[in-house]
Amino acid sequence: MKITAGRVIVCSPGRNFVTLRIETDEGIDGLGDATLNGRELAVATYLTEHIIPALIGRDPAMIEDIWQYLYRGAYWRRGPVTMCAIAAVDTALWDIKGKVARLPLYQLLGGRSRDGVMVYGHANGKDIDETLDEVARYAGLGYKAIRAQSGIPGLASTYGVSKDRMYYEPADAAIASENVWSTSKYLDHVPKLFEAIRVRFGFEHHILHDVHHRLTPIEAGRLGKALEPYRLFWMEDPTPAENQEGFRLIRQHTVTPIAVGEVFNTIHDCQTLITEQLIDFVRATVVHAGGITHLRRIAHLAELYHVRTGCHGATDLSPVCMGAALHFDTWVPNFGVQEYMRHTPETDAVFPHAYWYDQGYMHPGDAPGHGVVIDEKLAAKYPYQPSALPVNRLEDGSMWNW
Ligand code: KDG
Ligand code: MG
Repeated sequence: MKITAGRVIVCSPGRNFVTLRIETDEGIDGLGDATLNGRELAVATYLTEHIIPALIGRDPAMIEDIWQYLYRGAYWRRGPVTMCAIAAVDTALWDIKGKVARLPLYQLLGGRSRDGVMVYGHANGKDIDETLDEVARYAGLGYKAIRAQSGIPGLASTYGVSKDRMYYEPADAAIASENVWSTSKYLDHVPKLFEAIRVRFGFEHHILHDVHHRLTPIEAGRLGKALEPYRLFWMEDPTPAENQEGFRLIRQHTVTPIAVGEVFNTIHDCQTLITEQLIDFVRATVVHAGGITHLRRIAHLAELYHVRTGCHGATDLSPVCMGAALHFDTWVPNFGVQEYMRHTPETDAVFPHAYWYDQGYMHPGDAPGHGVVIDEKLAAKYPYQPSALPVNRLEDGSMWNW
């Protein structure tokens, strides 16, 4: 079997998605997600100009060799654009392998390790009362794990609080909108949110929270300590993780579990975090961390150090990524949880898929490969829309992390 063509499909059924389709001389094709939120066309160009021409004529069964060729062969290693492009190829090749074998991807990885993939949903509100109502709604839908975010008194907007009750989409302007951030207002408010959740709902549900990279390590230590009575499942991205050693300081002060890694693209980004047991969950996922082939390597390293997986699953990761991630989650021995933000009905129509949700768990389905396809005719009706993630400034105007 030989690869005969590769095509990049960019569409925007409510938000932008970049999808790679790899075709073969035997009529079997595979799909990979290549969406990098706010930088979509950089990956599309990388694929079209630098990767697809090098794939033509290769044997699609040689997944590992092609991964190594693309990673080592570029000379310029790592980085989100390169690794997203490699991930798209890798995912499409696993899809092809599954279709050739007539097996779902989780069977190729080693088979099922669990009956369902526990997912967490997003309960967001403009204030604590509204967030509590959303937690109740998710609990009513059967979710076992729920992420809670709320607006902060004195701040006009913040990460994680949607304008729309069903669908949260932060990349909503062609030129990045500007938010204002105050660490002290945030730190005063957040413990009240989790106290209110435990008072109303007790301790039956796993409760999660995303700090979205906004604290320093010592502030993160303070927050983790303040949240200990509410027994969070995790505190996510408490501080930017370029300095992996910084997490030692957080660990000295709190036993609140820590999840990091949605922006990681290689195992090197989390090597110290994992081997020094500075985190409890690694958030890397298929599209941003080099595909199934590389994510599997990260998971194996993590397993040695009692770190579990918690794959990123925001709406900017396409259904193709979600499908592949659910197969990975079904197999991976050290699974923790999978993030699940529903896609819009328009997105689901463009990407028909075999996966489904039921009572707090997702199931990848048994279609060969990852079980997600694209309706290209429908996709063509939703052309690319330039859109960027917001930026953050402190109250004095200094740039901060969004
Ligand atoms: O593109 C950025 C989003 O994926 C990110 O802001 C979502 O932090 C996020 C999460 O935990 O889902
Ligand atoms: Mg996050």
